[in-house]
Amino acid sequence: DTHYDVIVVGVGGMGSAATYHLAKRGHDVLGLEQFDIPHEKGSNHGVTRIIRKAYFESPAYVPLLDRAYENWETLQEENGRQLLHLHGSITAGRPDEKNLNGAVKACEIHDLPYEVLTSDELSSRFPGYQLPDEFKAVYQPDGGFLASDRCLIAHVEEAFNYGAEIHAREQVLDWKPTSTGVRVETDDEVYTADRLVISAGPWAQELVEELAGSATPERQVLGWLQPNKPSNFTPENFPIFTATLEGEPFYGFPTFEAPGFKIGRHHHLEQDTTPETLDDTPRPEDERLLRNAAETYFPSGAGPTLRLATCMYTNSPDEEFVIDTHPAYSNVVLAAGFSGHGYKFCSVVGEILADLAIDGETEHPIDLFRFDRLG
Ligand code: PYC
Repeated sequence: DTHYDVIVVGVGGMGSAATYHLAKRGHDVLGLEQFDIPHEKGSNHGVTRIIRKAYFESPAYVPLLDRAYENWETLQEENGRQLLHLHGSITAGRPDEKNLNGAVKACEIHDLPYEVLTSDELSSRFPGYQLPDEFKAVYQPDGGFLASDRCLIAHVEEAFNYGAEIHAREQVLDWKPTSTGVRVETDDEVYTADRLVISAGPWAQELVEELAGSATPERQVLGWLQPNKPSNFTPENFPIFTATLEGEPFYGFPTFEAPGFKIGRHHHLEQDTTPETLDDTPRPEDERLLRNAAETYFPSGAGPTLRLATCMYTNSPDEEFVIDTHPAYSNVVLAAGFSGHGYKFCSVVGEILADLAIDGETEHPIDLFRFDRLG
């Protein structure tokens, strides 16, 4: 049979979670992925993603984060793979810095435990950090990282266990609303469904013209450096960080699975791209930008470069997500524009997408993510 209750287009971080939640609720769901599962062109690879509650972007994200943590824990129990590694998060910068104060605000409003450390206190507790004397750091013990490669595998495996059908290496060429639902044409087959979820990452604009300008792919580069003092960069000794260094937002992770201290600059060199034209070969200027920050602020982590990897962000104009029903078709649900800070939310976004697809509404707070705010 080629008819389903729901088709999910894009089985990446968000789509695998949506497929899992729909199947878990007993719906007949087909997930369609144009590449391999997993593949290295989207937003899952590279081993780790940050998860943190001191959400300086806005305290409004914290209730969603609480649910994201719960859902990751449930998935972890069901699947048996360890997904969450919670050794704390650091948000650091000069004392008047916006993100530092935003992190304190999120903790205060939501009654989260936190400490504000001087730069000296930070270095004595976590010697990988060597920030300027005047810097302050918010330490929040619930933060950490997700083993993102495993998160996708876990969502896909558990979706199968709940009866989902998932096709890899099958590209959606076109979709159309019909009088009773949707018709989806791939390079292999034509399917119909009552409802459609489109979670296509940087390919979203190609599938949904209304998303033009609201889900812009951007080239991003990450580096892994061999620590000169490996014990400073174990997960226990090195909480993940987001920090404003030289006025720019950097982030980093302890050594985990892939060798090396992992560092990135949020919005790296601010290069918009498309999935087709992405320059996925890291260049000397990419490496220099990451090494400069590591050498200055994490000197015991700045040994030889072990690995550089490119990936894509998909940015909305205000860097808030787009999670909503399609403006013209209430049985089509869109998830896009995660703007480089969405991965940690996959587990709750999947649940919200299932709510919107089946019920047309959700109890989760998604006003920030409505399509119509984008004009
Ligand atoms: O969400 O914490 C985050 C993050 C940091 C850099 C990119 N995303």
